[in-house]
Amino acid sequence: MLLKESGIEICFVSRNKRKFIEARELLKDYNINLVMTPLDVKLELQSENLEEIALYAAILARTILRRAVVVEDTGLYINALKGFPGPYSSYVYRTIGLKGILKLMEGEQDRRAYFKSVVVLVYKNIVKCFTGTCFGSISYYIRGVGGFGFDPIFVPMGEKRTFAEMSIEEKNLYSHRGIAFRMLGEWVSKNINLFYDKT
Ligand code: ITT
Repeated sequence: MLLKESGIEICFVSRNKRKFIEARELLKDYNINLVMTPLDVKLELQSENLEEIALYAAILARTILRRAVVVEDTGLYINALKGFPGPYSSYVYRTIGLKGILKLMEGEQDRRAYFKSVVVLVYKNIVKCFTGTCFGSISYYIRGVGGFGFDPIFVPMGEKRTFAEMSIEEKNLYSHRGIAFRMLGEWVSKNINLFYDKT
């Protein structure tokens, strides 16, 4: 971890710029400077477990970068589809996309779904895992131009708008990523001495 008067620096290992921007905004409140670091560390592992994917990727990234690293793995779980696409969310988004999901959901009354984000922080011998879940439902139509990924078809519980119809700040209030990264921020704030310790 690079130490600065202004705070600490953590590499966010991801190729998803939108994800990075959301996380960076959240961590500013904790004086953590997140730096986007695109490395293909997730490709190495085939697993149906988000924790396992994020953990493996974060440890690999730490070995390569020798810096404090964070990796996040997210999945969208749809009740009526028995949890699909879950750990296959990336692949499903790239292949059948939003329209494909809405097609699979045609005529389905049970629209319940949730996002789950697993965030793993690795620094020296510290390995910490933070999980955020956001419950909601799948909309009937694609709505909104903001956000990314499945945002235009996901309505968080208690809202009428999709995530794509919200600002980054609003989405962060509810979202799986917001929950997980706030937990990380709290943890780092409480354990800041570990990062200043040169041993
Ligand atoms: P990295 O692995 O490089 O971090 P990614 O986009 O593949 O980027 P994930 O595996 O975590 O990230 O995400 C799986 C899929 O879920 C992917 O298609 C994302 O676009 C989508 N996704 C992740 N977070 C999301 C969010 O907050 N809202 C909507 N879709 C999201």
